[in-house]
Amino acid sequence: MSDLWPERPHRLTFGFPVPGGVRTPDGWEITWRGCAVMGILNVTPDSFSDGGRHAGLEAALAHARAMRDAGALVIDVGGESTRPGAAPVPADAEIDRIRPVLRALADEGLLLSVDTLKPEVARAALEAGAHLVNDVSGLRDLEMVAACAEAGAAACVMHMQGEPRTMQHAPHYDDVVAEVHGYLRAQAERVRAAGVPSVLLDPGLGFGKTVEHNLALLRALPDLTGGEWPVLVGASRKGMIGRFADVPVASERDPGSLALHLHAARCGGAMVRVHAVAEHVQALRVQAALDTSGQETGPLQSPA
Ligand code: HH2
Repeated sequence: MSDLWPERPHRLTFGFPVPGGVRTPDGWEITWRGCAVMGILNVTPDSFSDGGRHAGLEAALAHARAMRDAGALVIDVGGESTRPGAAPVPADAEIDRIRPVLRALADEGLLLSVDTLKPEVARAALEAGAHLVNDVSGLRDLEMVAACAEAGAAACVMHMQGEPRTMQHAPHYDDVVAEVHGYLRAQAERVRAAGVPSVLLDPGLGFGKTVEHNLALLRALPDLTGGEWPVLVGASRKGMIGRFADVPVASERDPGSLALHLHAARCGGAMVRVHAVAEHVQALRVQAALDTSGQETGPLQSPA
């Protein structure tokens, strides 16, 4: 197998048919090479960089279709902001925000993930057509593990220290890389043993972490991507970019996001979670051409 990142195969397995999936003895599988793009669809009024922009159904659907057309492999639908200090949203309200969007996009054949901390929201989302559960609390809640296992949904296991409301007050680690990677690997084993068919691991940039912690984790990515599980990185428009490049307005941080995500791809990351899909797809394709031996690799192919 090639060591070059654009040629590196990644896979996720599901217990039910998924768009672009193929039947295997273990369920249905999607595979891709290189670093794919997960497009962010926040149907929230208060997300830190795009709050309110896609809150209406038609606006949300149009944005999801545009991200698919631009080359996103997965659309990640969220109905609650997890930015530091965000107001919690009751489960019913979160479900009301995301369910119509998921139903419509599932009917159109998009591969969908739901960004939620709540098992009842995950269950409703999976019933409405989501395929993957993206839980920023890393499936700490056993009910969340059960929701994914019973449905046969894949899960993104993200590391977060503390909880969103207070996580940036005083994040502390003795050895951030060892603690985060150790947690993710152990959690992946637990979740798999409980019946979740496959996982993505995510170091959780900005979730209970200082800028220095984020940098250490980004530099240590090859240690995580060298393991068994595909790795997702979400740096899009986050505060560290504001600090490095002096860009106070979050929606103006796409160039910095791209720099961090190209690094993640070259370190073997399987997926990046982004707001600016077209820009990322273009840059990843160019980077892939540069980093391969010359042949077409299709690093961002839609599920085949
Ligand atoms: N970051 C955010 C939300 N969900 N999920 C994963 N797996 N990884 C991340 O880094 C991640 C995530 C925060 O970003 P965003 O969705 O843009 O904002 P908000 O939480 O304010 O809706």
